[in-house]
Amino acid sequence: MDDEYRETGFRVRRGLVGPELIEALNERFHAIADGEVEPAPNLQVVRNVEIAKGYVEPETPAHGISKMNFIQNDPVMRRYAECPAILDEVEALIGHDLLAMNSMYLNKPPKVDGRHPLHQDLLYFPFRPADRIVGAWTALDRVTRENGCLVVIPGSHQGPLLEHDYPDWEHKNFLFVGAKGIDVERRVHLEMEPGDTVFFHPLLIHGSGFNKTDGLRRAFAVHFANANCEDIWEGRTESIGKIVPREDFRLVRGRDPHGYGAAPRAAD
Ligand SMILES: O=C(O)CCC(=O)C(=O)O
Repeated sequence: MDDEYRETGFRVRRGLVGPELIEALNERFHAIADGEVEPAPNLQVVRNVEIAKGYVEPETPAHGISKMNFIQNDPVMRRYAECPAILDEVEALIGHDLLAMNSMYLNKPPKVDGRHPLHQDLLYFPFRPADRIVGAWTALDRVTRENGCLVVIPGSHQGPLLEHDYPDWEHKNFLFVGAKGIDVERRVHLEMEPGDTVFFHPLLIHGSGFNKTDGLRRAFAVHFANANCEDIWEGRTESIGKIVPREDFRLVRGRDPHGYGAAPRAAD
């Protein structure tokens, strides 16, 4: 683990994901959004709350979607978590036996409130120690302060897991909860080009702002845990409707001594 990551809780690798994979992920997202491709088993399509409630009419189906979660059964989207360039960086940070989990295509449409409050991802993971988990977030478009790039609070991963709750905002997106009592003045904006990837610690406080442009702001994220971690939830995880977060866990490198990884499932 290098000193920069240890001190700040994140590091950015420029141009890590190539144009072919970026295009494949974006095409797949739009094909699912447009109904040309059935969502894979366990894939959850999350709509922006203002669109779901009918306050805003989306320009295209993709403009209505804020996330596609748990994508590991999708034959195209799962390529991200198998990408050697990503896995080599992850391995250097958390070791060789790697489980992918909580995979998602992240879309921030314009003209709606798509802000993601500042939060810590460890909230969603059963594995410990936290230092053996890392998130990878890749820009699929140019991401800037204007269209809602990622913001992080450097060094915040050295603190504890904070209490989280929904923010005091008019429009609250599904599971977009924020950490309580944080100093937002310390945040820094991570502007990135397509393919640039940030790796971040699960206790790093991060989030994103409004998309004030006319275009979509698209990104892809997967979290990885060392498969030798302890499962402090002992196999439990609340399912969300028909979606089972643990079905998204996949061994993507090395060995799985506890058998945490789920088997891939094809469409029925
Ligand atoms: O892509 C974004 O805007 C933020 C995503 C994020 O922080 C998350 O899903 O945990």
